[in-house]
Amino acid sequence: MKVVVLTGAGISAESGLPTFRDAAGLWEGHDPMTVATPEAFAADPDLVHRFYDERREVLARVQPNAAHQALARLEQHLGEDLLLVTQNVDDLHERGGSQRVHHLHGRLRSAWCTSCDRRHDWSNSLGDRPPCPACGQPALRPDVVWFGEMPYGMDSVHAALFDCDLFVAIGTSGVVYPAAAFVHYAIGNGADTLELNLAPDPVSDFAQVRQGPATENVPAWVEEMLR
Ligand code: BJW
Repeated sequence: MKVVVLTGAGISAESGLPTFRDAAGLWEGHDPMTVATPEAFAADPDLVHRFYDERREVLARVQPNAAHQALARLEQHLGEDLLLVTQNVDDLHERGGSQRVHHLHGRLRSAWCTSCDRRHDWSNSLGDRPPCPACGQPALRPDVVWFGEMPYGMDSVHAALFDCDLFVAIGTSGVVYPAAAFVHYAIGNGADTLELNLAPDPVSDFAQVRQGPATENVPAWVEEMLR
């Protein structure tokens, strides 16, 4: 069985990372366009660096949860028949044991040099404009995908979606494209679809839904799969 799993901020919520759009989320009371677009970065780089530097610091203090760990167990069983696509920029899937994680919207712990186009693993601040380790220019930005930018590796994700038997969306509100369309590609290919989420959302009309916290629902679903 070929499976594509798409995860969103909800899978990391119980680890202590806020989601974007829930109450008390990252964007409560904020316009995402002031921190999550290339235009916002050009207009106020200090603000944008501060937003990501703070999140990078928090990430160092949290741990993967039972949902991340369950998906790692599924990978051990399915191998290359599982594609784990995450919209999350955190590294909790990797720290939970997953070996192959496709980060559609980039990674918080990576810095991208806008001068020489090289990428570097990064766990410190970017706000103090450190030089790029490759070219020396102070031109590093968070290696994340903002609105209006192209998500990473769409070709391989599309190929997997058009070839899968089961598509599972976990902890995502299903409002950001192109990820929001994945369920439709999977259905078009004849795949079964499943959603694991705390609350109903636009994906719910197109999938079998299991409502509840990821730390309960994901391990339970994975155990069913392994049986
Ligand atoms: C729990 C839980 C628990 C809580 N257990 N569950 C077509 C139509 C309309 C618009 C567009 C379109 N195509 C493109 C656009 C424009 C735009 C877009 O989608 N805009 C919409 C807002 C309308 N998209 C883009 O610009 C994208 N680029 C693009 O499309 O390029 C062209 C292209 C075309 C065709 C093919 C390919 C490319 C880029 C989008 C980049 C998004 N970037 C961000 C920021 C990343 C950096 C950062 O982290 O700061 O990505 S925005 C933000 O939203 C972040 C997330 O990855 C993303 C999704 O959020 P997510 O994960 O769903 O979080 P929430 O908070 O929304 O939801 C949390 C969910 O968890 C909820 O459902 C809760 O119920 C649940 N939950 N606790 C289980 N314990």
